[in-house]
Amino acid sequence: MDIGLIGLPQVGKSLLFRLLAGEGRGGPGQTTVGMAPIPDPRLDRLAALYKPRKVTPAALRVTDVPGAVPGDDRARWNRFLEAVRGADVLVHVIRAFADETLPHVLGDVDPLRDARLIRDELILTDLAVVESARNRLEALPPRKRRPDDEALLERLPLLQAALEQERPLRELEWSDEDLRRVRGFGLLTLKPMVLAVNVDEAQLQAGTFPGESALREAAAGWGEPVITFCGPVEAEIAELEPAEREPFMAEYGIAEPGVARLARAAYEASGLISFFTAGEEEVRAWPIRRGTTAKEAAGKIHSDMERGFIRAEVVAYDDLIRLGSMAAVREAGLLRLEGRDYVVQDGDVILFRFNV
Ligand SMILES: Nc1nc2c(ncn2[C@@H]2O[C@H](COP(=O)(O)OP(=O)(O)O)[C@@H](O)[C@H]2O)c(=O)[nH]1
Ligand SMILES: [Mg+2]
Repeated sequence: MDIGLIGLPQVGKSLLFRLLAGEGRGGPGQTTVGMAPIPDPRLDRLAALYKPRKVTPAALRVTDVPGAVPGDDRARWNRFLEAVRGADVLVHVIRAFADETLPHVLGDVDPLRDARLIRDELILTDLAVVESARNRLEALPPRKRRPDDEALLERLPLLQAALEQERPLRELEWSDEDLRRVRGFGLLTLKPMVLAVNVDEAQLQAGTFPGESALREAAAGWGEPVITFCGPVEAEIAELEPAEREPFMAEYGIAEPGVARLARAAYEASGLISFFTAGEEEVRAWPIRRGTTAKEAAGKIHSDMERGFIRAEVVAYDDLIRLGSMAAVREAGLLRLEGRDYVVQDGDVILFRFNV
């Protein structure tokens, strides 16, 4: 699963990338990839219970692409978008911070304008992809069309109409089959989007930034979450010893780093949920898509576990924390034995039984 960072140049994308994923692989002027751990308070509670040697959070891959300005250099902008075609969720980084020494690439700071600009760009990019796919299929002689082509020829005009009305494709109804047929197109407006607003220290202190209500109102209509973070302050938090973090954040009136909230928002927007494995050796969160079965979930850990799957011993996170131990869970009759087709729920703590 991948997060793609997008946005105008000089808004703090690369700084956010480093906050999420550390240094990553790549370099200045190159596309950089890294892994972003997804903080989860439930994992900390489980770790307190099991005191394992190792705690492993779920992680998503993040891609940071060197910036380009839409309209300014079309080819460069298209290459920029090309790099995030494979992403499962897009995070649009938007500048709210004031800094006279660093002019905004469009002259002034205007978060809603930037949000709209990128949104419109993604719609136009998809429109070009849909039109060219439609033209290609319509040019095929009917005897050369495969069944999927016929289905696409019915579907593509619908997509085109939505995009022409400036609606992202994720607003349409999608069956699994419909999604499968367009998977190769890398449609950008099909991806969930999170708006990440980079505020400055004064705005963080004030708890708001200029243009916030206009941006939030538009984003609510689009169904896109808005998360604020202050790049330089987040960088300071990351440098601190864990015990020093809370008092430092309290000075800014925040309970949790913005980057942690952002990572979780991207995770949730991408439709992922977590199940846990817990023992003395390791407590770990595993990312799965909603609807994953017990047998498939076992395969995330090891292919042998999937092949030799016998059953899953499952307890809900809330039950385990409330009762305080696996023994108490068993006594209360809340440890469930589930078969291969059980649909894993968010927060399930699972022990897989398998044959090798
Ligand atoms: N004042 C201020 N400068 C920032 C902030 N975030 C990033 N910058 C600066 O903006 C410039 C561009 O940041 P970068 O992360 O490379 O942006 P990118 O082009 O979107 O990847 C750098 O000089 C950063 O130090 C911020 O929150 N406040
Ligand atoms: Mg950059």
